[in-house]
Amino acid sequence: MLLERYRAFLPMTERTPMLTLNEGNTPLVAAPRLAAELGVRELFLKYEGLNPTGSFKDRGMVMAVAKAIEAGASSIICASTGNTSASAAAYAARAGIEAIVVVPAGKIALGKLAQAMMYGARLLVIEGNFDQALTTVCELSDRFPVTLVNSVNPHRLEGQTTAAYEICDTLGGAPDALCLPVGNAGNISAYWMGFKRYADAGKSSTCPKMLGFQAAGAAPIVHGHPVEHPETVATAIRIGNPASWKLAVAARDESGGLIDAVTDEQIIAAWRDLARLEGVFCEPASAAGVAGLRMLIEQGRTERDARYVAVITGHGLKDPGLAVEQFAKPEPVAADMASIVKWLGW
Ligand code: AN7
Repeated sequence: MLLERYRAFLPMTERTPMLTLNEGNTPLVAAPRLAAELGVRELFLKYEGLNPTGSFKDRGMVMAVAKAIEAGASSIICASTGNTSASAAAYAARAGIEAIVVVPAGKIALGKLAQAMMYGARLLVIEGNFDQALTTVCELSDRFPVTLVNSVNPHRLEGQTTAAYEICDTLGGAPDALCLPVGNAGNISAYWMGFKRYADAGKSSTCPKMLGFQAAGAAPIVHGHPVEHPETVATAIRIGNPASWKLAVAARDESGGLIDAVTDEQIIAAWRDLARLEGVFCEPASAAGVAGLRMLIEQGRTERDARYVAVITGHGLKDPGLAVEQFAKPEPVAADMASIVKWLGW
């Protein structure tokens, strides 16, 4: 139970309900084959796809919904590229309150849509992108009695700091660098808050470099200006005007890290390598950190002799359609031994 385990580092009071779906405590998977392929000494995968709704969003959502209930809320709202809506819907169901989720039409992975509907959220599909959805929910939460649970709600980032604590607790200290995708830029900001806080508390002696990666068609932080029509195959990070932009830039600069862009081709290659070399199936956006690390190594911009952690933000089954599209459709084979042996080439 995340809220209990890291109580001392979270904005908990006596009145904060102990909401949980057993989020957090995700595995830090050693990835020696992928490390060898990339050419780095050590690589671990923080497998956030194993959270209850299949993404890292559960860490922030459990905190935000617990605080909303503490404050007497009976309704929450968020904009989402999919995972935030799945998580908000699940925790609202768990807490017995209403969730309203606003998502861009046609641009959210099927698994995420299924989750929001099954958990009983009110699903508002808008003819617009994530950035427009976020503007809409900000205005709605100003005008109506509904609590906003996007990462502009500070409790979201607080909850997400717990992933940094877990990494330090497992490794006995911080890694040299953390690689992760950047969309709305909340997660990179939360990790940096968490690593700094753990170091200040004497729980770790160093802080990692933060290496964040946006999709090339949705890279406002890299370009230094909002992107009006963001496009990428990694729909989770199809965001043109991130809410935590300033915090992410501060995390980058204070840590001595960087935020760069990776192409859809680089993302897809890393996505397949994660599955084929390590047995870790994530959604496309989640592979951006590994894609970025590969690019930095190839360009000689980061140390080979270092310990890296890549955050694998969401589960592969969120977006199975895109996975299957990567391959030729298997032709059925007659169910007799001769045909099967022939197919095997034996
Ligand atoms: C799998 O669900 O923004 O930089 O609305 O789902 O903290 O936004 C999702 C983002 C990375 C980017 N990986 O994290 C949403 C949403 C996955 C994601 C990100 C998201 P942030």
